[in-house]
Amino acid sequence: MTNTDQRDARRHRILAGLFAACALFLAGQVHANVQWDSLVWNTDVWAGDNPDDPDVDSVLGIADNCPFDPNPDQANLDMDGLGNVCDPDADGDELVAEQEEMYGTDPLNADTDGDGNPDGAEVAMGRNPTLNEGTVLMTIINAVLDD
Ligand SMILES: [Ca+2]
Ligand SMILES: [Ca+2]
Ligand SMILES: [Ca+2]
Ligand SMILES: [Ca+2]
Repeated sequence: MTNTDQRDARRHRILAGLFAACALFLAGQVHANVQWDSLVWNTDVWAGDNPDDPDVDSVLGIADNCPFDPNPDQANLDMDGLGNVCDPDADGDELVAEQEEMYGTDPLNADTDGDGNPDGAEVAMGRNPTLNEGTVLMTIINAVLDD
């Protein structure tokens, strides 16, 4: 190996070392940024004066069934542990709010047409959750009998 070869080899080792040091430094920066972001996020979430009551509805800590939505009445129609204001399926009929809107059903009434079958079950069976088929049938029968 010539002197030039040895010098080149040493140069490569130094460059590799510098590169590794830079990579470690950058990784440290990314890590620090992530930690800073989550710190900012946490500060944001716990915006209320009392960390036990971030939504300032006077219901504290784990007792609040919607910790981030003010709901002092804690109303929970389907008794599933999630309050109505933060429960995507507040009436527990297997239809989430967007679906209730799509089918024209009442998001706070599990059986909108009152025929004894929950809205979600009617949709699953291909029936109309806003039409009480029994009542319609009776109306037709009565009309026929009246003739
Ligand atoms: Ca709440
Ligand atoms: Ca609920
Ligand atoms: Ca529902
Ligand atoms: Ca029904």
